[in-house]
Amino acid sequence: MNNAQIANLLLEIANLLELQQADAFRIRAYHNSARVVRDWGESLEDVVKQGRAIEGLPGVGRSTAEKIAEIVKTGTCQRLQELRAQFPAGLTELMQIPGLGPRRALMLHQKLGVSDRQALRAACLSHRVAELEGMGVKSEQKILEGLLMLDLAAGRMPYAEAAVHVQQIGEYLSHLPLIVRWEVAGSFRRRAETIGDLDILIEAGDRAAATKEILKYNLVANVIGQGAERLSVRLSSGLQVDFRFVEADSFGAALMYFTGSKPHNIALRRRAQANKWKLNEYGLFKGDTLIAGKTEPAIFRKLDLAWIAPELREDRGEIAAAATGKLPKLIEPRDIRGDLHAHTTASDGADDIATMARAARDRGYSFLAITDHSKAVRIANGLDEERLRRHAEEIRRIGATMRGFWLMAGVEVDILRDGQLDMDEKVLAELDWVIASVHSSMALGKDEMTARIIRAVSTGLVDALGHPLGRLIGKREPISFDAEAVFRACREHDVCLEINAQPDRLDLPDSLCIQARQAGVKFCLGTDAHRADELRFMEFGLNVARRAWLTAGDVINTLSPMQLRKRLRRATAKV
Ligand code: DGT
Ligand code: CA
Ligand code: CA
Ligand code: ZN
Repeated sequence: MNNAQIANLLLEIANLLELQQADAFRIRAYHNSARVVRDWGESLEDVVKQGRAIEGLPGVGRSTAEKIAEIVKTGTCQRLQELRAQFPAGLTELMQIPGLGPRRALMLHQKLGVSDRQALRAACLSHRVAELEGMGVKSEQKILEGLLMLDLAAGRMPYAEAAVHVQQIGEYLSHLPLIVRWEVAGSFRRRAETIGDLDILIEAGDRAAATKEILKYNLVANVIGQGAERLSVRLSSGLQVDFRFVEADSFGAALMYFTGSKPHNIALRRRAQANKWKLNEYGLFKGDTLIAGKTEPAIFRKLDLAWIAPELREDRGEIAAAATGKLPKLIEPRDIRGDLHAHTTASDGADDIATMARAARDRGYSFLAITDHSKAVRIANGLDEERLRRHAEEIRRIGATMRGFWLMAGVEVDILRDGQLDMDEKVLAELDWVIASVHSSMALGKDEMTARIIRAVSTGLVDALGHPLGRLIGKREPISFDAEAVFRACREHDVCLEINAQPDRLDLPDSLCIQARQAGVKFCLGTDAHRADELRFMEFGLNVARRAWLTAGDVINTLSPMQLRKRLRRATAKV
């Protein structure tokens, strides 16, 4: 915990006290302490760890000093937890938006029911905020700007979030009669895990008129740049969108160029140059003559290459593979026959077993693994041996009523600090599917972490290593371990590596999947769904798999229930 993080928690206490209409003197005291802590030159964590008293901080009284010590030791404090419990979740997030204090945040929540940034943004854009007492168009504008600043500070946008914007913009563009055709290129088309900005190609008869129409889109916050061939805007979400106008005869060339990636483009151009041709965003040229440009496949064909899926265009050997007919047949959505990671109300999920199972079957799946947490994850209401046994019975009872569908009784068992599994071996051996995951002691050193994970996957009781890096994109760094050694152990013990499809996890990421595949490891896709609706996250896991060159044969979700049963039985037979 650095001083800024401690200060943020103190500030949160102050804000919550204000909502509680507590004594103004106490509120101010927390505000002051927060500022002092933020600016203090020495790490307070060090002070506490060395057993020294927090003294000499101007204006920080004894009770606040005690709370700081508690925060350093536990990451939070009793008082804060009590206060948080008194107010709706999400309110804390709203209070932090510049231009919005605690009271106004509470009012927005009470009057409009908003409890997160996205809902607040929508309320501002539909002018429901301006109508409230004490608010106006100016306040709305200010809140929107505050939201923008927060998003910008966060940097790149997760793919899943960008996808929502693409959906909205796409709907808008498709309704403009002036626009003949539009296509998203850039990192979004390559299905990268985060998106810096959106690149949209547009074919239109009258570009000036089309520009005007685009600028009427109500989510455009401001114009960044404008010219005859391009228009760059920032949306109110903070996302930048680069529109480029393209002629029909060059559309394929532009799509290719702006899809990138840059290293891929450079390698392609080199190949064209080897033929004394020129390749740019307008086409493939022999001297001044355009020899291909209208479509991507036509250009690839001229270059004597098979068409390369955008997900592979990262200059990781795809051009050589396309030249020699060695591109993989990438896994596709229709190859997926089930989901191998899902939670229910038994631990921290929102839906019960039957609801999850029905949702999986409605998606056309033939199997679903129910994998609730084990007891070490206390905040997630993890299961102990006895509860897990009863839970598994319940899963099997419900599964027995579903014909042609395998409802798998599984668990997401914690890998304890020393590498032991957080569950009796006998109970694990009775289950159909065991994911082992690290959820605690994530700061362990590389050697210790490597030994810990290898010990867990070598028990003969584990089918998959869950979200192997434990990272949260933009929020939490990955844990550190020797990937080669862990992959080798996984292969040896027939343990799959999970590609966790939660939008902020995408774990294992593509580059490591490539490495793992070379080590001979198989993969499983899991949405880690905490509600039935999240089963749709499979799409994001597939993006990772495709970017990692994986085929249906690399991923066990493509097996039929019978094949899967056989594979898992063989694995357990080794014990
Ligand atoms: P992003 O936006 O950071 O997520 O990543 P991209 O790949 O969408 O990058 P962006 O938006 O800067 O540019 C879109 C594509 O345009 C990029 O993937 C390749 C192409 N491109 C941009 N600048 C250059 C360049 O200097 N040389 C070449 N060959 N291609 C470029
Ligand atoms: Ca881009
Ligand atoms: Ca761009
Ligand atoms: Zn987990």
